[in-house]
Amino acid sequence: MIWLVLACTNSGDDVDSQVDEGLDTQDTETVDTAPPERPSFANPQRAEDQNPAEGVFELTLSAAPQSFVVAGQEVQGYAYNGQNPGPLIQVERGDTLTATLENGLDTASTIHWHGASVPFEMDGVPWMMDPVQAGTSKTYSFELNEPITGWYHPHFDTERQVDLGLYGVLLVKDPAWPVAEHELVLLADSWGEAPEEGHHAGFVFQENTWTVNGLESPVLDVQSGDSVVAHILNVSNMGYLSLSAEGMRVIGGEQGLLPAPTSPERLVLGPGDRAIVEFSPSSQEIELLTHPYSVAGEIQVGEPVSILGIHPSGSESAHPGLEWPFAAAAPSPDPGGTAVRYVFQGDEQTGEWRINGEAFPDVTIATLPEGEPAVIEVRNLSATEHPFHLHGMSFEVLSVDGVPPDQRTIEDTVNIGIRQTQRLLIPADNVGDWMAHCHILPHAEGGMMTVLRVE
Ligand SMILES: [Cu+2]
Repeated sequence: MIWLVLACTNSGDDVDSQVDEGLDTQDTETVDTAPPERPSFANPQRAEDQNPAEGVFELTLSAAPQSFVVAGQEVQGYAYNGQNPGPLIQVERGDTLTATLENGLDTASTIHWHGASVPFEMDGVPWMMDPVQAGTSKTYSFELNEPITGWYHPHFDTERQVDLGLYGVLLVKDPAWPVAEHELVLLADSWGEAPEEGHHAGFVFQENTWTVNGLESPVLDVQSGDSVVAHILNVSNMGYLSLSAEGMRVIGGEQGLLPAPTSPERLVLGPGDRAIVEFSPSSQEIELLTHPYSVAGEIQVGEPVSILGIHPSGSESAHPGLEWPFAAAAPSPDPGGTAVRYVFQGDEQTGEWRINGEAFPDVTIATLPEGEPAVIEVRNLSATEHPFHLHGMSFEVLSVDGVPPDQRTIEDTVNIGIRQTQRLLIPADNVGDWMAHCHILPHAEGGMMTVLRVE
């Protein structure tokens, strides 16, 4: 792929000049083929609200086998409503979502609303509840009271069904947020050499192809001076994104706005993780690069690849940034004590991934009383990283290896580094049996999932 080489021969500090250099091929030796046109960026198709009532968003999601093209290759997969990614569901905080899953697969399925605090019976897990059998349907309905960059996917036969393409975005926006000239939703997925064999490519990153919304390194054409906001979601089974881009500001996480924007050197998003970022293009092209990173952490070999180009025309100066209603907040003090301890162990050799030595579903259920905030301590003793995801409630990161974060950090999925310990504060305000698991789907499938009960 020529564009990979063009966009990514170096650290990414000076992508524009590299692209220009690379494209200027007239004077160089024989070039077999012209560089392929990069596709135009397109958001996932928006779902239409089938209910005219104010404050209610209603739709049907029909899961069925579907063939679609990813990075130039036809994939025999699954899709919601014939779309990969599935329909983009966008609502405002306070709205009620009513979604009917019609299961047209030849196997059972469910829908889990990742990032949304829903009642337990709407959580889409086959624990104390039956999955939605082939040829039947189920209606999920719940209120969405917090802004989230969330997503939906099956939580039954999860590794295979998500791998085959069953996922979509659930965006809950705050009406107080400003509106950008370009608002992008990027579902980033990683694929190995043979997409039809699935995405299990966390280690073989050199062969990986990242797509956003099924497109390989698409380009968004903008005017210089435009405001560009992007919701970025890592929906891959086990690929890590380690993102950088000229002038990129991180303004939100998976649970709404950050207390204040940040400009990290790298934005690492593990499987299941999301962020909201803002770009202010002037006349310079911007490439959103992902750097080599695997379940074993940052890697010194391989080259970054561009997953999105933002190409401006015109000569207006950069947009100063939108007026987001940030509310600065310090991390909560650690109340001390540990209600629940999760120790992560396992290795690639055995494929046996464990929490506290147990493999789901043969697990000890930790029980917390409703309404009493509690500390969960997650300790990773394995040689790979794990994105820890809790259903039903978001949590605050109190500390990472004893060090509190720079600002209040609310998550539903957080990456636990190798040998790292994180202390997480949960409100314990949602009654139910909540899955707590690694979101590297082969790890979850290999046993790395447990149950946290609030009663
Ligand atoms: Cu894991």
